[in-house]
Amino acid sequence: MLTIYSDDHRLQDGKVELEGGKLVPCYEMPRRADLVLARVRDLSLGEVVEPQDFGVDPILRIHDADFVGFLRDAWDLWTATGRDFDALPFSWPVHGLRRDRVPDSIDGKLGFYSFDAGTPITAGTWRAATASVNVALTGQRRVAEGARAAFSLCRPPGHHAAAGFYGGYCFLNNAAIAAQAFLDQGAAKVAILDVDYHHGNGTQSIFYERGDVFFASLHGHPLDEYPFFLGYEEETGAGAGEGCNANYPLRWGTGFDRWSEALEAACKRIAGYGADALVVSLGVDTYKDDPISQFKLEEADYPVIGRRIAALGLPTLFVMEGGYAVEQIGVNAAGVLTGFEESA
Ligand code: SP5
Ligand code: ZN
Repeated sequence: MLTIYSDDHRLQDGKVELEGGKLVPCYEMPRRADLVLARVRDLSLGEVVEPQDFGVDPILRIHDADFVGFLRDAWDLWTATGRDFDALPFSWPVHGLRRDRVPDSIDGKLGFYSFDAGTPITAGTWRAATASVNVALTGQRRVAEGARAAFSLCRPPGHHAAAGFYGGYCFLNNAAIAAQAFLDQGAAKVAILDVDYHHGNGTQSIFYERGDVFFASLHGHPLDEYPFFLGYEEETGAGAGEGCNANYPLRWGTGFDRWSEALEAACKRIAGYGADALVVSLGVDTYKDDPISQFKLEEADYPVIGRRIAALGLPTLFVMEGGYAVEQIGVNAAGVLTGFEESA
């Protein structure tokens, strides 16, 4: 399988995030992508190529122009106030507060365009996030041109980013942008399967009222787990998208027996949808030793996941999302890909 990778991921190297009432070192770190790439190379999974530059247009097919402009300018606005450490938000326009006025203040903008305090904006965030989009789009292009599959080794991840806000270590929604690119190049319907431990709230919200993208997500139950405020089973889509959203929330402690039943159900729904292409939001934070997660998957489970996805028989783009048991991330992510290749 072809892997797409850019060294520009290193430009996102946040120092701290707010967790457990403390500022702790960022879980989402450059070493994650380095170790996935090392494993891909060790296994000789296939060629590794650099991304092409697709510019901002495919990003604007998914994200609001004012939000994209904010991400591009945020670091300059932040440093113009005399600060040079990571930019973190601390105040949000939740229910009862106004969302119809965008503050001039960078601190106000940070809250306006985000939903958590775990996602630092740094000097290199814009370049890293746009490189990650290009990694996704380069893989998408290869699949659209006939490759059975490709692996976009995206970093930073994307599935928590919505049309108009960032968070969850995500700035631009790589998987959603790639799915839209398939449609723009002639696909009639695309499915997205999100196996990251966390609900793909951004991806869900982007496509919630659309019938041309089916979104299925297996994740920690919102009663237990971040991002808390989306991801229930009763969210089935709306308007033209009614019936095109499928959530499989699972309680803390879920192991592969129960998780793989949900995967089977999600795959059956995807098979019934009749997509022309599949995008997999590939997070491996479901692993038993993940430091921020509460599922119990083991190393041997990841190739099984890949085999089940391959059985869908669809042109498939894998897009890297989460996974914070850093020393194990390469083994588990590549495990999915080798399982896929064995039965593709
Ligand atoms: C892409 C992705 O996987 N994003 C995940 C973002 C999660 N951020 C919130 C982390 C909260 C961790 N709290 C866990 C407590 C155990 N120490
Ligand atoms: Zn995750």
